[in-house]
Amino acid sequence: MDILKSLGHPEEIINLLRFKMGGCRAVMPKLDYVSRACCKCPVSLSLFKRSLLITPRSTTTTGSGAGSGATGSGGSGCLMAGGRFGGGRRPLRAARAAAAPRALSSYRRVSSASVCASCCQGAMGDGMRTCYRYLNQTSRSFAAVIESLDGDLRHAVCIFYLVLRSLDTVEDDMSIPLEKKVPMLNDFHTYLYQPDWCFTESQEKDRRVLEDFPTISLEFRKLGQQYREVISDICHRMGMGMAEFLEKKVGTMKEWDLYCHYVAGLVGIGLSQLFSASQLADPEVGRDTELANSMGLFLQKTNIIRDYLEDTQQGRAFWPQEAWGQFADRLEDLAKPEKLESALSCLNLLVTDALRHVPDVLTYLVRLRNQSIFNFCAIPQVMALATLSACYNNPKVFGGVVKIRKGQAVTLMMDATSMEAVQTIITQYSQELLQKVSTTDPSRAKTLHILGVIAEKSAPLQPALQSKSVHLSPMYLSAAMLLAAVSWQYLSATVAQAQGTTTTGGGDMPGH
Ligand code: IN0
Repeated sequence: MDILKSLGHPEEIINLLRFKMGGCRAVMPKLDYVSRACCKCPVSLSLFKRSLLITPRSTTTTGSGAGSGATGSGGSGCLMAGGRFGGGRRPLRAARAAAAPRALSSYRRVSSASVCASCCQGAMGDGMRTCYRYLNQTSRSFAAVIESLDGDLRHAVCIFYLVLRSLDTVEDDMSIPLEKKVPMLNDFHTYLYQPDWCFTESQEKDRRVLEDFPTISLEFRKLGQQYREVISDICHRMGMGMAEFLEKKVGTMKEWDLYCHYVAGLVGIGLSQLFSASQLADPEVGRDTELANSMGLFLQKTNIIRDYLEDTQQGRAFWPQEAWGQFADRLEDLAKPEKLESALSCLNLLVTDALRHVPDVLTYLVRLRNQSIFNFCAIPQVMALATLSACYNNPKVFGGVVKIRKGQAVTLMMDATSMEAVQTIITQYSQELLQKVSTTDPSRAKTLHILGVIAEKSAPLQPALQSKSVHLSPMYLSAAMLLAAVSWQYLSATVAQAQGTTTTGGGDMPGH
């Protein structure tokens, strides 16, 4: 069935077959054994040699982390669970040509002590092994990306993920009365230092992490202090933010940003601080909380947009009233067939708002120098953009679940391993979005504007422009064409608006 859906996308079919035969680890980009100081086993030599861990010599903002995707071992079928915290999503066409790394001479190797998933798990204690099992049970494809992280960062991110998953499970559990849930969320960070704390009354799918929280908290306490401080601080701030929003709804666009900051922006801030603490990323990555916040906001807004139906059916409302209030009396009304036009206008307004974060995402990714961190960060972002593009102007958001093809997801996972490839993928989805912008959509001018900004930002970066051959590369041409097309459409929309010939219903949104 998945293969049928990928008909017309031959590369997806091949990638899908690799995935079906070997699981997500067979399509995960693997890292060079050279960088994996702890790894001595021959299996990992043959597996990890597929790509080089390389980074540009220059530390200017125009460089890129590079290296090509490759294959690895083991694993079973996995892609995409449900839920906002690591929910499901799937993707588009590949960017193979541009995924090729730059000339090796322009990069230096980065070495780091690291733990290899195939040989070093034997040396791992039972507690940590259990944690990786929980990680795989909640999200197998994402677990594979976490397991590929270098050095002790890998355990730190695994524990961070499980702690956040536990907090999220408490927030989501509608069977916990508010008077009990609020103090639980506020105090959650203190449970990290209470060896026996656990919660056995949850009805949620992921309740196991709460039932066996002592195993997770014990491993947390074994982490280096630099990691513990970050995880505990983020957990504290997120718990308080979640508690705040249990008692109020997401009203304004500003509140939408704030809610997403608590549940996802803080994840980006925490991860960035963990990257810097591991010394695998520059201190600046951990310090720039604005960019880190945008990484999380882009993912979370995409989840919220995609999950409209599931959330409203379960009595949850994450779409901001300031947006849907322009088009309907009640959020649920957007699902009524007679409301389709309004529903699409609201949807497109929110997609446009989410797209605002893409330029920051690009700036953030450019700063990353470590290949394993780059893959870890880039894969969810390109998946989110693919999902957003699939949702744009799509009536299915109000009648079912919008999914990207599994072959598309696999291909994106394999491709998003260099800045050039990510820029190409972003350019392709921007083109896809541009083709879908309707002349009557109230947010049209804003959508075209942000697509123009994204096109400009995802055009090849300065050093590449110095090379004559790059001027003729398909990536450069398609980015240039996209920029020209967006500029033309944007100008037409603005002129039409000035002449009063278009129907523009959407008011100005804060932050635009
Ligand atoms: C994540 C994020 C995540 C990864 C890398 C860098 C990030 C920077 C800022 C913020 C979040 C970042 O990624 C996962 C991705 C995920 O779970 N994917 C699902 C599939 C899917 O499509 O949702 C999977 O099963 O593979 C993510 O969505 N979240 C998350 C949670 C914890 C951590 Cl440590 C990292 C959840 C959320 C709410 C978006 C932050």
